[in-house]
Amino acid sequence: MAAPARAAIINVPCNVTDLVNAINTANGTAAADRLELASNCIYPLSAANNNPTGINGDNGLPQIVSSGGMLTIDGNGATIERSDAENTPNFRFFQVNQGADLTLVDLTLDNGDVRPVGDGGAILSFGDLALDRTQVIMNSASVGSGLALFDATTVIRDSVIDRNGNNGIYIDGGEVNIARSSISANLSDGVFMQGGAQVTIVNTTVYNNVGDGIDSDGAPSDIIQLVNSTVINNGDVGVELHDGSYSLSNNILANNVANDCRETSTGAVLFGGSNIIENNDNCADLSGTLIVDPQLTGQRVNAFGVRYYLPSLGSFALNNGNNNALPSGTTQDITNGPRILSSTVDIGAVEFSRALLADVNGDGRVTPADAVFVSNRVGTTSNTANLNTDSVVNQTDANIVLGTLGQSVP
Ligand SMILES: [Ca+2]
Ligand SMILES: [Ca+2]
Ligand SMILES: [Ca+2]
Ligand SMILES: [Ca+2]
Repeated sequence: MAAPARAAIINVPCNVTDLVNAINTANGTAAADRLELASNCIYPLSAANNNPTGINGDNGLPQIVSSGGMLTIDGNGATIERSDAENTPNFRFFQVNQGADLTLVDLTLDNGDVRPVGDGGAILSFGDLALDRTQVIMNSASVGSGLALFDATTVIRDSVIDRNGNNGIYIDGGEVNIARSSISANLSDGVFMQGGAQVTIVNTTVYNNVGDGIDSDGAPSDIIQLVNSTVINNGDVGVELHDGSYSLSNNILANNVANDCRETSTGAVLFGGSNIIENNDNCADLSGTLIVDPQLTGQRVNAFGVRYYLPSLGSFALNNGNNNALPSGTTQDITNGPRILSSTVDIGAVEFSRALLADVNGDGRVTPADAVFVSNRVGTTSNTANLNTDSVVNQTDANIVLGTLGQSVP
């Protein structure tokens, strides 16, 4: 068997014409290609590149085609945006055709828009798509303002789906795997699925979406596996389950405006356990549910921009998960630290350690700067500086930091 050919590397200077040409070049060969974008460049698109037939809206970049082989675009911190200049027409960035294969790395997609009739404000996929350290923010569409995925295969890791105009991720059939990501402040549901989709979400935060956090909308063959995720502060239901099969383990569901978990249909089949569901009036089939306040500290952000909520010292989330519920190969939590500490996995997206708790400024070490941060907030109710479950910042919190001075975050 011949060794697999290395992907051809195409360096893309910081302008839109070179980006379009590079994608066309990659599409033109069956071999794999890797585009290296100019570090931290902004590529502002001002016109549609192509107009697919049907009602799916225009594409700002050439469609990713199946005859082009695998394409990786490493953004090196770059942003591809739809220009905010007045009279810029509406278009998305990428359409991944059936059989095509696109991987985006370290890239931001901002302000795509295919309203009023298109699906997928940033990306419309019918093929294979992977997002790695990629931010999909403030895009708009008819459905799936961030991503619209139709019978597609999708992997999302260390990525952010934030402030899109309706559903962040719209899934109709296919298979989606999401890990170590945050899905937030989208103007409808964070994740909407139907059509017999198989969706696995692990070590992920789903928060502040205006609609549901996660909504499975009725196909009897939908399958969700939700593990070690934190679903909080969404404007409607945290996790809404219609007909389908759902496995929920080691999750925190709390402070969602309607139910934290809701079986909308008697056809839902639920299994799993070891969840904290603060308002558990509607998913009673789950075993071992802790009906308690998860006692989370304030929002934090990891090196990839992914947001998470760490439990306080004393939270029931600590060491109350089920190790056997972790999908095989799951070794990291949402911070990219170890998924299991103190022998037992914690509940929610992040694994607690005293050093991680005390590193309030997030630089990876507990230093006097962290102690100063907490000391400066003594007497307030800052939930970033309150490190235990008493809801006030006092000397006890400062002592938690002082007790771990010099330690590194695992
Ligand atoms: Ca190619
Ligand atoms: Ca633990
Ligand atoms: Ca620190
Ligand atoms: Ca306290």
